[in-house]
This record gives sequence, C-alpha cells and structure tokens, in this order.
Amino acid sequence: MMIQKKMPENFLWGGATAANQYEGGWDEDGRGPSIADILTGGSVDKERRLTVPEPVEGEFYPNHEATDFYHHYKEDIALFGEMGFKVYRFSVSWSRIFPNGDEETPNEKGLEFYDKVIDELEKYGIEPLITISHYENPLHLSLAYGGWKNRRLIDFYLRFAKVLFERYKGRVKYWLTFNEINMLTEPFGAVFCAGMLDEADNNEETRYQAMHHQLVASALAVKMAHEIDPENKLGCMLAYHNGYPYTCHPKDVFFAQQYCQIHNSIAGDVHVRGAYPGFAYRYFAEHDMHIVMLPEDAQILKEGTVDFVSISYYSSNCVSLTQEGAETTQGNGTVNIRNPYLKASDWGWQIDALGLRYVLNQIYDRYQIPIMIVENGLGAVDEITEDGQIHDDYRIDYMRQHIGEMKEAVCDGVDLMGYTCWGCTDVVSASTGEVKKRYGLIFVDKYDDGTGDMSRKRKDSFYWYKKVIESNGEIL
Ligand code: BGP
Repeated sequence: MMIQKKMPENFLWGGATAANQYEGGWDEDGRGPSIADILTGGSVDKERRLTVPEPVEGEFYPNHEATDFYHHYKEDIALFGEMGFKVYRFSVSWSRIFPNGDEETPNEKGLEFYDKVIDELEKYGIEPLITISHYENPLHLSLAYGGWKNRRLIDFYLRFAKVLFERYKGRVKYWLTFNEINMLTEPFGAVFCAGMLDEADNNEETRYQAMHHQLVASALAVKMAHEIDPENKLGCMLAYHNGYPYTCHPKDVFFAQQYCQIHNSIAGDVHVRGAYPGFAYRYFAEHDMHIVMLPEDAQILKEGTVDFVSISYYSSNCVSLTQEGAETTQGNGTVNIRNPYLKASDWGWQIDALGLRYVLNQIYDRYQIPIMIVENGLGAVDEITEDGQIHDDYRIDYMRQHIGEMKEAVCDGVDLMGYTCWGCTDVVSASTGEVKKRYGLIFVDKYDDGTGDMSRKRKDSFYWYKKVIESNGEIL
C-alpha cells in the first residue's frame, strides 16, 4: 500500500538565529560584553582566538557588528513573513538585559529591543521561539565567577529567565533553556556553553560540573515558566551527535552506542526523565570525575522536566575502538572518523540526510514526547553571479534531502512539531567566526574583512523554501 507522506497540520516551519552571531550592536543601549565579543575571526584551519580579558585594539571581532539584525530587524522579519514563516527561533542576548549578568535590575533599553522584535513577529503572525541562553554568557560572569563551573550562575540565570517569562507572558509560548547543552561533553563547550575561559577548566570533570549546574538551572526555569504561565512550552536543545560504528565489530557497535549515550543521552535523560541515567554515574566513576550535586538537586531535576526535545542536526560521522589511525573529519563541535560513503561540506561536515531520519526515530523511541528540529542547514560559500542573483542549488539540495527524510520520520510515527533551518539570514559562524560560511536563505552583504554595506538579497533557496512552506512540505 502506498503511504501518504503528509506533514502535520500547524507544523511550525521557520528559521533560527542566535543573538551573538546576528545582532551586532554589541555596545549599544547599555549592552555589556559577552564571551562572543572577545573572540576574533578564524577559519576552517585556524581556531578562533580568545582575547582575555577584553577586546584588543586593532583586532577584528566579527560578532561586534555581526550581520546587524539590531538595525535591520524590521526588514529581516518582513522577509521571514514573505517566506511564510510560522515560527522564528532567536536568542536574547543576556548581556543586553543584564550587562554584567549579576545586577539586580534589568536594562530597560535592552528589553525594549526584544519588545519591538516581538511586535514585528506578531505583525506577520510568526510565533516566537526564544533560546534563553545561546553561547552568549555575559563576560563579567566569566571574569568574576569563572563561568558555569560556579553554582552561583544558577541564580543569575534564573533572574534573567524570570524577567523574560514575566515580560513576554502571553506573547511567547515556546522556550529553549540552553542551546546545545550537551556540547559540554566536548572541549568546544567550555567557552561557548559555559563561559569558562581558563584553559585549565577545559577538562571533562569541570565541563560536566558546569553541565550539571545548567541542568539544575534549566529544571528550575522550566518549573518557573510553567508557574508563570501554564501555556508555556519548554524544550531542551541537544546538538545531536550521530556516530555510526565504523565497522561491524561488536566492539565498534557497542562503542557507538556508548558514544551516543554519553554525548546525547546524559543531558537528554536529565531534561526529559528528570534523572541521570545509570551509565552516567558509571562514566563519572570510571573517569575519576567527582561531580558535586546537592541533596536537593534530585528533586529539582525531577520537577523540571521539559515539554519537548529540540535538536540541531547537520551531519554524522563514525566512531571506532578498533580502527586506530582512521582518517578523521570535522563535525559540529567534534572531530571523528570520516565516513567513506558520505560527501562533506567545504568545512568537512559530512552530509547525511538519512541520518536525520535515524536520529529522529532514535530520540522518539527513547522519549516519546514531541520533537523539533531547531537547526539544520548547509554552511557554504555563496557567490553573486553576473545576473545579480545567488544560485545556491547546493543548499536547496541539502534542505530538500533533509526535509524529505524528516517527512519519512513523520511517517515512521515520530511526533514532530517543527523545523527551523539554521541561519535563515547569513550570520557569523559560531565555530570559525567567518561570514563566508553562509547558511542563510537571505544573503547579507558583509565579508570577513569587515567590509560590506549590510544590504539583504534573496537567494534562490529563499523562493524554494517559500514554496515548501506554502505547500506544507508537499513541494520539495
Ligand atoms: C550550532 C550552533 C549555532 C550555529 C551552528 C552552525 O552549534 O548552535 O550557533 O553556529 O552550530 O555552526 P557553525 O556556525 O560553526 O558552522
């Protein structure tokens, strides 16, 4: 029998960005510096450089101006409206609201900016989805408290979250507590997720300690949000690590399962089930990690479970215990074994659309609650051709394949709420700091040497995605 492949009605189609990579206006209207403001640009083979404790004269800091949503929000949201977005995922810059992070009262001017963003979204009937913390801890919290290894950050975070829940009550229903919290299982997460700038803090024990503090903060925020408005829907956000066994040797197959447990399910289980899984305690013990958990934490985690799971998914790779010296490649925050069956982006991220169906099934099997894909897309170099257009058929191909597999997953029975492609407008890359690594459906005239007039241009993918949304995924 032929299966009818239909997306659910009211499916939330849209796009996603993060304040530090998109807004710019880094020192405007009372905003304080965040950790992203002391990161210089990099490239695929050069790491971004951290200039602690502050920006250095003469260096280029791509996030300071980013792609200037701060001054283009009306124009950009109108373009989102034109594409027919049902939802727009964005983050609130913490240091725009609490410039140092530890103040008692918020910066009113900062809040006014988000009031205006939400006004615009309402104009076009676009549902806001707010990431409360997306790689943008206030710098002061790193310098004065050492970042998230310090339990005191829980209170500062809750103060920030409370301001948002109260201010946007009735206007914002969908929230994510932390972006890619499980990046703390990787060295990449120390600075980005936890604002731990000291190299000595970049070890597993300190990163898992920081993750524990964030998991407690998240649970308390979930509970608070539900109390403030029972209509609120809170989600966790995992950078989904999809590691296939490189061979069918049972050791490799088992190692791949463990890899997934450690990198995805520790954080996922705490968020969704409200407790650490047994393998987490075993992993901590076997790696000599002593994670400080207070007696009340177990109850807090139990009472603050999320309503839905959200993920970022870009690529997959392989893992192995038996293949020493196998060729490796980059992924989102990872370096793992290259899969000979897959092609990769110019940045080495291996393209695997079927892998999306695989992980959606895996997550749904485990948690049985709604899922949302809040990041997916292709980072590529775009060129304006002689006709003045951007023919990004490679991006359309990537999205067509991934959305196609997402539809298959829905037919498999996965309860999927929505899809927001990453960087609907070109933004600064998180890992490399480049604008050249473009994900957008909307091109921004901005380049890695800081030049560009910030004008916006629709890419071919813009028109394609508009049709996808119009047809609720029928026309791909
Ligand atoms: C995710 C982040 C985003 C975004 C994306 C693409 O990890 O949540 O902020 O940047 O990856 O990564 P990159 O910009 O490094 O290509």
